[in-house]
Parts: sequence; structure tokens; C-alpha cells
Amino acid sequence: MSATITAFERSPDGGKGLARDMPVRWALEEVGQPYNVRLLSFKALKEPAHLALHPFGQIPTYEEGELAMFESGAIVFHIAERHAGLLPDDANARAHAIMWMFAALNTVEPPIFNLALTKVLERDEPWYEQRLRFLENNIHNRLGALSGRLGDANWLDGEFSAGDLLMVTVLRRLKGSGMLDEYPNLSAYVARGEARPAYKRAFDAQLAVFTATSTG
Ligand code: GTB
Repeated sequence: MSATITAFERSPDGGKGLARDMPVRWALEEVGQPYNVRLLSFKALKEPAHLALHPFGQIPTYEEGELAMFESGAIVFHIAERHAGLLPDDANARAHAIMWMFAALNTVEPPIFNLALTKVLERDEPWYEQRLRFLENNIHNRLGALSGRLGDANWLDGEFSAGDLLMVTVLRRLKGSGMLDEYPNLSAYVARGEARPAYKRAFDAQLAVFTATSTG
């Protein structure tokens, strides 16, 4: 039975693949699993039917038979554990791939996410510029370290893994900020992720939703 995920009926990102159904779609495409998508309005996110699946009233969710899950990272991990292609068989290499999944979400993403939030919500605060510099500095610290670790390798730890899938997803949020440009190997890493056929299928699928709901 195909899994069903939830996504925005009309994503505020304009189809740029920044909403968090994107890593779930990408993971499913990487492992060759078909899936259904249930589209939700912002209003429907906070209604009882959806809150029963997701206590915080967000997307994405993932339903597969009796199993219902939320949290994109946990969903990607579940998909990677159930199907070949996103986690190595060797126990230590697998542990490393999982470590990079957590590093992407727990160590690299927070300052990137906070910068985006600050730019939207805190622009009128007297300390806005100071906060911006602080977060940009934090991001540069992370990017510098990540860039050093990646070096001239294609992926973070051997073959492409769920760790790379989440790291590329997180770094994509910086596109347009110019911050990635200072790290050519990270820019190339993101481009390599985006060039994967599975990524392209996932991106096109979420863009098709946006296009259909914007013109329809
Ligand atoms: N930790 C959770 C996960 O990873 O699954 C976070 C889920 C989450 O933040 N979901 C957001 C949501 O449902 C959508 S993705 N928000 C509605 C709400 O909270 O009421 C976050 C997001 C939203 C918009 C853009 N954008 O426009 O670029 C990018 C990312």
C-alpha cells in the first residue's frame, strides 16, 4: 500500500521546494516508493482531523497502513530504514549517515531557520541589525566547518545518504542569500543534490501542486 503524505495546498514558498514535504517526497523518490499526497489549507492544519495526526498542526505527516507519523526528519529516517538506498548496510557507516541527519537538523539548520524568521518577524525591532549579524556569523561558522569537512568529496560520508538529503535540504534555504557563494564546494554539493533524478521528480511534483492551485 502506498504511503500518504500531507503538503500545503498552496505553499507560501511559491513552489521553490522549501516546505518540509520536500525532503519526504525526495526520500520516497530516492527509494522508488510511490506515494499519495493529501493537500491541506492553513485552516485545515488546525482542524481536529489533522491535529489527530499532527499535534502541532503542521505539514508534513506520513501515513502507511496502521502507522501515522509527523516530523520530516523522523519520516525520512523511517523511509531510509524500511527501504534500501538511503542508509548504508555497514553498521558504522550507517551510524555516520544518521549522525549527519541529526547534524543537518540540529546543528546546521537552527541558525539558518532563525535568520529566515528574524528577517520576517523582527525587522522593526531596534536590535534587528545586531541580531542579523549574530545569526549570519553563526551560519558562517557552521558553513566554514561543514565546507572544511566536505573538502572535495561528493557527499559527506561515502555514498549519498539520508544525511546528505537532509543537509542539502537545509542548505537550500540559503539560496538567494549569497551566503553559500563563499563556499564553492558547498554550492557544488547542493547542486549535486538538486541534480539527482529523484530530487527533480520530488521538486517537480511539489511545483505542479503550486502551479495548479495558483492558476486553477
Ligand atoms: N519540525 C517539523 C518538521 O520537520 O516536520 C516542522 C514542520 C513545519 O515547520 N511545517 C510547516 C507548517 O506546517 C511547513 S514547512 N507550518 C504551518 C503552521 O505551523 O501553521 C515550514 C516552511 C513554511 C514555509 C516556507 N516557505 O514559505 O518558504 C518554508 C518552510
